[in-house]
Amino acid sequence: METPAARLRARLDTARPAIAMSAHNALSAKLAAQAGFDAIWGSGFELSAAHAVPDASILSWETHLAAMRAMVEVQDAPLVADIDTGSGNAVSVAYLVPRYAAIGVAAVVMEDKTFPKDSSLRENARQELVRITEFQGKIEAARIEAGPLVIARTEALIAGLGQDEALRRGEAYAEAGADAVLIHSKQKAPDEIIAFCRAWSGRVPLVLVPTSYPQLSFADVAALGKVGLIICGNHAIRAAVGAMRDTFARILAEGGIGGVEAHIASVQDVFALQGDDRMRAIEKRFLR
Ligand code: SPV
Ligand code: MG
Repeated sequence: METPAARLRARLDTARPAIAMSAHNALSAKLAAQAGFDAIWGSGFELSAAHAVPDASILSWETHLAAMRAMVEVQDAPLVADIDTGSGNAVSVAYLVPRYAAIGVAAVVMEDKTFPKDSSLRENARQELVRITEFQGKIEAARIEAGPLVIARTEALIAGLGQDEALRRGEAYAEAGADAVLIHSKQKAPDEIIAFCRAWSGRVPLVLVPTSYPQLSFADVAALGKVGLIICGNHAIRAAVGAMRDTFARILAEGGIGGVEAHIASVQDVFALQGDDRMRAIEKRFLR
């Protein structure tokens, strides 16, 4: 049977990039797969937000791993797991990645920041990067057993180190065996990302997370011819926050739950998402 990693690799097409949607639990992963996304992004930011804590290595990797397992179990799209810094050095990575392999993730994304990390999107956040050779060792450690694709993420632009350093790091990570390179930027205009993509050798596909420059459409990215995967980084949790806030405020303002009824998912809809059909079939067959 084709592995999840092989399935994702076949979909990393720089002429027609795969699109991943973020998720913070099994339900959001299932909704993303049902909507038709090519892959699920097991986002550290979303999982942290779902626990109402900052995205700064506060949750344990076991919490993240359990969430990823739950996402794999309920839907079929390949899961791209955000393992942040790999929870420490190359030794930590060598022990960590096989655990992700065992639950069937298609790829891990590991970033070149120091542990503990801080969010890339925060203003004035600490953005310290590890040495290039150290991160090459972490990439090699992630690949010691055949398993998920290893997507190496450089935060050189986020850390303000400039285009040359970002390109140097991207090349060095591909050299170390990364299957793809994620280049992240938090500039409001896509200029530095476009410049990076144009300058990129094309040795491995690039991965983008266009949260900060949403005006760059999927078609614009495809036209660059270098990007194999576009990640919608946090749209599940932001949609959920907006929808819950509106519904909660309306219920209190209206003094009852009648007004929101037509605007929220029905209980039947939620039953279906819970896999109620399957349980009923099992009941019918085995409950005596
Ligand atoms: C995440 O979604 O956890 C990411 C993308 O790593 S970002 O938050 O933009 O760093
Ligand atoms: Mg993250």
